[in-house]
Amino acid sequence: MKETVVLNKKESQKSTLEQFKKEVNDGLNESLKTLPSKFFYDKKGDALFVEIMHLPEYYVTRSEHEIFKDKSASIIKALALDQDTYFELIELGAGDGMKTKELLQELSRENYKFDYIPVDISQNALEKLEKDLNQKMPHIAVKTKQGDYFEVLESLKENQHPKVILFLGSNIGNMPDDVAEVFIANLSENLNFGDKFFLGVDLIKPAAIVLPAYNDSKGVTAAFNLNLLERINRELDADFEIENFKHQPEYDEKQGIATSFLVSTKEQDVFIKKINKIFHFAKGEKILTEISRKYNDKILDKILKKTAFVIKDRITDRKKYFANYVLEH
Ligand code: AVI
Repeated sequence: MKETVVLNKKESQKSTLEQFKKEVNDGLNESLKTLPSKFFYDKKGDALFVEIMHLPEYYVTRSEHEIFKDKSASIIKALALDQDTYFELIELGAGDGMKTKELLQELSRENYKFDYIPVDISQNALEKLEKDLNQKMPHIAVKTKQGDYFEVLESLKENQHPKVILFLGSNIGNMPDDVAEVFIANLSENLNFGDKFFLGVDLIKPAAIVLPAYNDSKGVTAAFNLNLLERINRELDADFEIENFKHQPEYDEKQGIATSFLVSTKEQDVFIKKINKIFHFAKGEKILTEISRKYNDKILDKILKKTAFVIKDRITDRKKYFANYVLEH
């Protein structure tokens, strides 16, 4: 039994490595070289992202936390929950659950009947969260689910309990609009009529506020981006010279899209041994590492058009930097 588990873990590590190799190779062969931002999050990247969330310039986490801290009663009201009907509160990519804890506290204070189901790809993150919640809020039923979001939702679809899905932190903003549309449409296929989707998004605002959030004075975000090249060195046996690349965020204020690039500061070749290929970089050539989309009602409405969701309500922080939307199915 134990052996099977070990074998499965090895197999899954192998497929993750194959996937990493494939996506790095595909991305670096595009005319605008691209590396998917989902690969930021290895052990070092996770730690850097925790640092980013506490930076003074990174208003995103703080603004959404303010909503959960000050307005959890309004959130419950906007979700139109029935105090006597059991429901499932399902969080996609729960992380440390910092914001959600505020909502959990209010729900239990008001005697709502629910299970909290955090879903994450990382078993480690789930175990930490469960331990923390069991200690701090032992009266809350926590049922962690490790795995792919849609597989988990499909497995939960069978039961007829009302569901509230949380997808916070403007994580949706790291998807181009067409991908976000498919993501939300897939989500709606795994839900039943009346279920709710509580979506956290960063709102469109001036470049003077957005740009520093992606270019902090301590250089943590630069290290977060550059770690992607370090990860390729570590895991794919490559010879990126990190000092020959610099982090460069840009923001298109009209469209509301922030983009992060790593720019090659000289003409150079990089060999990636596990792909067995040399990649050439011209001086000034950019690698696109991330898009961080910002929203307003109109943009979100357009994305929702082809899905089964409509906007029911919206709660913002005091400065109106961030919004949590209640979407109904
Ligand atoms: C996770 N995601 C919403 C963050 C963002 O703002 O796009 C990732 C991040 N990248 C740089 N700083 C934070």
